[in-house]
Amino acid sequence: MKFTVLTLFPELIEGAMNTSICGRAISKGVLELKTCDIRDYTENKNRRVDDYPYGGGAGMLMQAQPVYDAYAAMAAESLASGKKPRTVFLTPAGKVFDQAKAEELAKEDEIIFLCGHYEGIDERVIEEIVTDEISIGDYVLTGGELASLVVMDAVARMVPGVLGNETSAGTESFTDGLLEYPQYTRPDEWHGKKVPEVLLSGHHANIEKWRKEQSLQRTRERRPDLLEKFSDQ
Ligand code: 6GU
Repeated sequence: MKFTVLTLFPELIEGAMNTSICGRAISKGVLELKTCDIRDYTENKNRRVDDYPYGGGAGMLMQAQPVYDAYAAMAAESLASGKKPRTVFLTPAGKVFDQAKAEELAKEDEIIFLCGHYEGIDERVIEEIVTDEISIGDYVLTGGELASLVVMDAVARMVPGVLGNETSAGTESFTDGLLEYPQYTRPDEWHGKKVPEVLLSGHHANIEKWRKEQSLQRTRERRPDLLEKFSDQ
């Protein structure tokens, strides 16, 4: 899987992605990361990439030209071979990201991420290059970078070879539509709190039953909306 990120803050993307599990996957060659500083493509003599919105209003917009030229440079190979690469624009106006979207995107060979700043990006370049507009939730960030990192992390862990043996993509929250059950490690008593007896019993069927009940109870209490979604299936 190749991720290409168009951004004004490439060092933020590189720093986060070259850490932990994604960093190891990049070192192994299972993931490839390329960042592109949109500012390198501006034709403005003062290296500006933003301007005032037509019709007035607060804030500045990123202009179409530097964004398009950065995209054209990064997508050149794909476009030459007749393919338009999957291009994700991170925006609070996008469709809300979920596990199903992560799994869908993980099937691609290459994804380009476009991170906006200021009040947004000229709509004409979005129309021309973007295939998917994604939000990571109902709150506003200062830019698309952190959102792109969230999406890349969730997609990366679904790519075969990214997770080592110590973790599996199968058993965490959302893979079966329920929240994860509580977990415990040594010691078996800490601050006067004991690990639930069933987990020490070695009785695998009882353990599985307990975990399923805990998952259901947590989901009922914390995310009843998920239970409705789950029962529709
Ligand atoms: Cl994708 N971008 C920004 N700027 N804010 C957000 C977001 C994205 N998703 C939620 N809030």
